Amino acid sequence: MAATGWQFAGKEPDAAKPNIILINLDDLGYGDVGAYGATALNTPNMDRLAKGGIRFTNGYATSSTCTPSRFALVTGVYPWRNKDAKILPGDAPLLIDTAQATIPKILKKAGYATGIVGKWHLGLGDGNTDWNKEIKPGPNQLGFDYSYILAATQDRVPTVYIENTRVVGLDPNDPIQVSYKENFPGEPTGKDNPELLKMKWHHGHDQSITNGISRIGYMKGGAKAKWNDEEMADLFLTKAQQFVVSNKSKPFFLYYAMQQPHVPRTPNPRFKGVTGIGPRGDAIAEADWCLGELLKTLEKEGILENTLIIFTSDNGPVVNDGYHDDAVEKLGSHKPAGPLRGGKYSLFEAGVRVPFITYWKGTIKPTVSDAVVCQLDLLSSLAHLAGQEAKGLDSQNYLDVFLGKSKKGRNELVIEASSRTALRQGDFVMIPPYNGPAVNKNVNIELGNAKEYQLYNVKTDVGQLTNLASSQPEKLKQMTDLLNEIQKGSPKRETGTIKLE
Ligand code: NG6
Ligand code: CA
Repeated sequence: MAATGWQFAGKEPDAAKPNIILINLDDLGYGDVGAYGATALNTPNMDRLAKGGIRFTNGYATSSTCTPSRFALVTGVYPWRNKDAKILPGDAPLLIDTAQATIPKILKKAGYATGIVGKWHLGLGDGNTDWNKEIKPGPNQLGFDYSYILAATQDRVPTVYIENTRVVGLDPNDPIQVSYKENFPGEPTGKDNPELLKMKWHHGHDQSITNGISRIGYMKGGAKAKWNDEEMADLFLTKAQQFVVSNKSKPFFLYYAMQQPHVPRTPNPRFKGVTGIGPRGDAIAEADWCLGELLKTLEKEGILENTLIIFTSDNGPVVNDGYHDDAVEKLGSHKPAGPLRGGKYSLFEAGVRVPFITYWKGTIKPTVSDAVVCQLDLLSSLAHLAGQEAKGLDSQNYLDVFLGKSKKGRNELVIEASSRTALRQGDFVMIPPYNGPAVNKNVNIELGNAKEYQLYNVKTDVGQLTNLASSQPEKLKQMTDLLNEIQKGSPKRETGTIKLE
């Protein structure tokens, strides 16, 4: 098992440590934010962070899908080292070994109060979860003092909230059952009961129905506990605000994992139509508002200047991800990926290069940074900020880059998409040959698969249009060798961070 051999060096907790809020959106694209070039929708609060902080132009998730991306973010280990780090069903067991290093675990040792609010999607339980009992292990066993989460995604059952291992509002006389294999007799599905749907499915998403929206997976019972999709954003915001207010006297770490703009897009009616580019844009506007409200809370409590805020997204954008929700029809000129090629699920840049902003009023000087930074490195960097050190992981300490004291980011980064890997090194990206379709036709996204090697200079050719593989064979060979070496965990490597047990 990867990375249980991490070492931890602790110092005494220090009261002067800043609060840390990590905001991770779900499927927000590089081009979805005003500060990153969006003009068809307004994101004033995201822009406020970008303009008052560091806007990274080369900020990366490690993966172009959620579970592997979040696995790396929380553990500081590359997702391709764990064969189970793939998009998980809602009844999957906890993906992270409870002995593994995690951001909350390290910060807790440094004296932080730790909480997560929002989307989890890293599995729960030991493989035989009874949703009517304590659901563990989960975030509370990985270092979070407090958790208020949805188990997987908004489009997967169980469609209920879980607070500190318990389903919220569960009526014991209406127990919850979940299956990803077969339906429960007599329960309606999106496939068989289209008359019950207010949002039609396009591909997948034809199973159990909650609030007129059919999901992935089957669920029975728990009627009173089911969430209201349109109220989800307000509820998560309230829980995030409550966590901040009740922990303002100690340093706290809040992982605020907003569910927008993942499908099903269900912005509160207050946001319906505000952007004119359909529900995907409206969901982003809603997320932006939530961010603004959270900033107001920090200001009101007088702690904005003592709080480091990191704003990012788990993977790139997708417009049609399985529902007929008008997102394609109303998109107009908006480009969720900005100038990048591909999107969610892709090995091309739009899969993994995401909005990435660090903001710390009064401490971080506003700037734009072209340094390559990755969510993988937040674990070591935040550990460092809190006076701790975690060794033996892929995660490296780039605190100076995240705080704007240096613009020397990562030289090399392995990116992943559905178990395929590619390498960014310096200005270049090398994608090895992969079988499989060039385009996922359901979602209309180029996946990066090709029979030949691909090599792009993403500084001069950010849209990855000119394949340099045949004109730069030496560079190609050097990068192919390097990718192999990193993936094998070669002991020759100087960094000492690619160490496995
Ligand atoms: C896919 C789903 C997609 C989305 C994705 C996970 C189908 C056809 N598609 O399998 O809708 O749920 O998984 O998204 O079921 S992620 O952001 O959590 O990675
Ligand atoms: Ca996602």
